[in-house]
Amino acid sequence: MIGFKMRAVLIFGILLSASLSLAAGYPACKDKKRTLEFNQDMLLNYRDQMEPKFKTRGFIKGTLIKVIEDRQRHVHFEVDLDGDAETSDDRIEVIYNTSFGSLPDYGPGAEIIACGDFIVDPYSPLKAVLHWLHHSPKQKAHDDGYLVINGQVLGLRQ
Ligand SMILES: [Ca+2]
Repeated sequence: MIGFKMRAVLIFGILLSASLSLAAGYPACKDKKRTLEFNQDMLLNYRDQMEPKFKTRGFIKGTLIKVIEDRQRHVHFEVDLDGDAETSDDRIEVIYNTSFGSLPDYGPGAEIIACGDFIVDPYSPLKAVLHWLHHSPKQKAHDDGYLVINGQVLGLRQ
Protein backbone atom coordinates (compact mmCIF):
# COMPACT_ATOMS: atom_id res chain seq x y z
CA MET A 1 0.00 0.00 0.00
CA ILE A 2 2.78 2.41 0.89
CA GLY A 3 4.46 1.64 -2.42
CA PHE A 4 1.27 2.45 -4.23
CA LYS A 5 0.81 5.68 -2.31
CA MET A 6 4.39 6.70 -2.96
CA ARG A 7 3.89 6.05 -6.63
CA ALA A 8 0.63 8.01 -6.65
CA VAL A 9 2.37 10.94 -4.97
CA LEU A 10 5.22 10.69 -7.46
CA ILE A 11 2.88 10.61 -10.44
CA PHE A 12 0.87 13.48 -9.02
CA GLY A 13 4.09 15.42 -8.58
CA ILE A 14 5.13 14.76 -12.17
CA LEU A 15 1.71 15.79 -13.48
CA LEU A 16 1.77 18.88 -11.30
CA SER A 17 5.22 19.95 -12.49
CA ALA A 18 4.26 19.24 -16.12
CA SER A 19 1.11 21.33 -15.83
CA LEU A 20 3.00 24.06 -13.98
CA SER A 21 5.54 24.44 -16.74
CA LEU A 22 2.72 24.37 -19.30
CA ALA A 23 0.96 27.05 -17.30
CA ALA A 24 4.22 28.99 -17.35
CA GLY A 25 3.99 28.90 -21.13
CA TYR A 26 7.12 27.01 -22.07
CA PRO A 27 7.94 23.32 -22.48
CA ALA A 28 10.10 21.16 -20.23
CA CYS A 29 13.84 21.46 -20.76
CA LYS A 30 15.19 18.00 -21.50
CA ASP A 31 18.56 16.29 -21.12
CA LYS A 32 18.00 13.05 -22.98
CA LYS A 33 14.89 11.80 -21.16
CA ARG A 34 15.51 13.69 -17.96
CA THR A 35 13.55 16.88 -17.27
CA LEU A 36 15.83 19.60 -15.96
CA GLU A 37 15.11 22.00 -13.13
CA PHE A 38 16.76 25.41 -13.32
CA ASN A 39 20.44 24.60 -12.80
CA GLN A 40 22.20 27.96 -12.97
CA ASP A 41 23.96 27.54 -9.61
CA MET A 42 25.53 24.32 -10.86
CA LEU A 43 26.46 25.98 -14.16
CA LEU A 44 28.28 28.78 -12.33
CA ASN A 45 30.23 26.16 -10.38
CA TYR A 46 31.12 24.43 -13.64
CA ARG A 47 32.25 27.77 -15.10
CA ASP A 48 34.66 28.18 -12.17
CA GLN A 49 35.84 24.60 -11.79
CA MET A 50 35.69 22.71 -15.05
CA GLU A 51 38.11 22.65 -17.96
CA PRO A 52 37.52 24.79 -21.07
CA LYS A 53 35.04 23.19 -23.48
CA PHE A 54 33.28 21.29 -20.69
CA LYS A 55 29.71 20.88 -21.90
CA THR A 56 26.36 20.03 -20.31
CA ARG A 57 22.68 20.86 -20.64
CA GLY A 58 21.68 24.17 -19.09
CA PHE A 59 18.35 25.59 -17.98
CA ILE A 60 18.47 29.09 -16.55
CA LYS A 61 16.25 31.89 -15.37
CA GLY A 62 17.84 35.30 -15.14
CA THR A 63 17.80 38.97 -15.94
CA LEU A 64 19.04 40.60 -19.12
CA ILE A 65 21.84 43.07 -18.40
CA LYS A 66 22.80 44.06 -21.95
CA VAL A 67 23.51 42.88 -25.48
CA ILE A 68 27.20 42.01 -25.84
CA GLU A 69 27.10 41.51 -29.59
CA ASP A 70 24.53 41.26 -32.39
CA ARG A 71 25.75 40.05 -35.73
CA GLN A 72 25.23 37.37 -38.34
CA ARG A 73 21.84 36.46 -36.85
CA HIS A 74 23.35 35.71 -33.45
CA VAL A 75 22.45 37.93 -30.50
CA HIS A 76 24.75 37.56 -27.50
CA PHE A 77 23.18 38.53 -24.19
CA GLU A 78 24.78 39.14 -20.83
CA VAL A 79 22.43 37.49 -18.34
CA ASP A 80 22.59 37.84 -14.56
CA LEU A 81 21.60 34.69 -12.73
CA ASP A 82 20.91 35.61 -9.11
CA GLY A 83 18.25 38.31 -9.40
CA ASP A 84 20.66 40.97 -8.17
CA ALA A 85 21.97 43.21 -10.95
CA GLU A 86 24.45 44.77 -8.48
CA THR A 87 26.51 41.56 -8.42
CA SER A 88 28.26 40.62 -11.64
CA ASP A 89 30.11 37.41 -10.76
CA ASP A 90 27.03 35.35 -11.60
CA ARG A 91 26.60 36.21 -15.27
CA ILE A 92 26.92 34.10 -18.38
CA GLU A 93 26.71 34.73 -22.11
CA VAL A 94 23.45 33.56 -23.70
CA ILE A 95 23.43 33.30 -27.49
CA TYR A 96 20.26 33.17 -29.57
CA ASN A 97 20.11 32.52 -33.32
CA THR A 98 17.36 34.74 -34.74
CA SER A 99 16.92 32.38 -37.73
CA PHE A 100 14.67 30.45 -35.34
CA GLY A 101 12.36 33.41 -34.66
CA SER A 102 12.66 37.17 -34.33
CA LEU A 103 13.16 38.73 -30.94
CA PRO A 104 10.32 40.80 -29.48
CA ASP A 105 10.97 44.29 -28.11
CA TYR A 106 13.10 44.00 -25.03
CA GLY A 107 15.57 45.93 -22.93
CA PRO A 108 17.75 45.64 -19.85
CA GLY A 109 15.84 44.02 -17.02
CA ALA A 110 13.95 41.62 -19.32
CA GLU A 111 13.30 38.21 -17.78
CA ILE A 112 15.23 35.50 -19.59
CA ILE A 113 14.57 31.78 -19.43
CA ALA A 114 16.80 29.66 -21.62
CA CYS A 115 17.19 25.94 -22.31
CA GLY A 116 20.19 24.77 -24.30
CA ASP A 117 23.81 23.67 -24.27
CA PHE A 118 26.17 25.14 -21.69
CA ILE A 119 29.87 25.31 -22.42
CA VAL A 120 32.84 26.61 -20.45
CA ASP A 121 34.48 29.04 -22.87
CA PRO A 122 37.60 31.04 -21.95
CA TYR A 123 37.03 33.21 -25.05
CA SER A 124 33.67 34.42 -23.78
CA PRO A 125 33.84 37.73 -21.87
CA LEU A 126 31.82 35.91 -19.19
CA LYS A 127 33.78 32.64 -19.47
CA ALA A 128 30.66 30.57 -20.07
CA VAL A 129 28.09 30.33 -22.81
CA LEU A 130 24.57 28.95 -23.12
CA HIS A 131 23.58 28.43 -26.75
CA TRP A 132 21.56 26.11 -29.04
CA LEU A 133 18.36 27.78 -27.81
CA HIS A 134 16.16 26.34 -30.52
CA HIS A 135 14.48 23.16 -31.69
CA SER A 136 16.60 20.38 -33.08
CA PRO A 137 16.26 19.78 -36.82
CA LYS A 138 16.96 16.11 -36.02
CA GLN A 139 15.23 15.41 -32.75
CA LYS A 140 17.09 12.19 -32.01
CA ALA A 141 20.48 13.79 -32.54
CA HIS A 142 20.03 16.67 -30.09
CA ASP A 143 17.55 17.82 -27.49
CA ASP A 144 15.39 20.84 -28.29
CA GLY A 145 16.17 24.16 -26.70
CA TYR A 146 14.39 27.48 -26.53
CA LEU A 147 14.52 31.05 -25.26
CA VAL A 148 11.80 32.85 -23.31
CA ILE A 149 12.13 36.61 -23.19
CA ASN A 150 9.57 38.52 -21.12
CA GLY A 151 7.23 35.53 -21.40
CA GLN A 152 7.50 35.16 -25.17
CA VAL A 153 8.80 31.74 -26.23
CA LEU A 154 11.21 31.58 -29.17
CA GLY A 155 13.03 28.81 -30.98
CA LEU A 156 10.30 26.15 -30.97
CA ARG A 157 8.95 24.41 -34.05
CA GLN A 158 6.47 26.62 -35.92
CA1 LIG B 1 24.00 39.23 -10.03
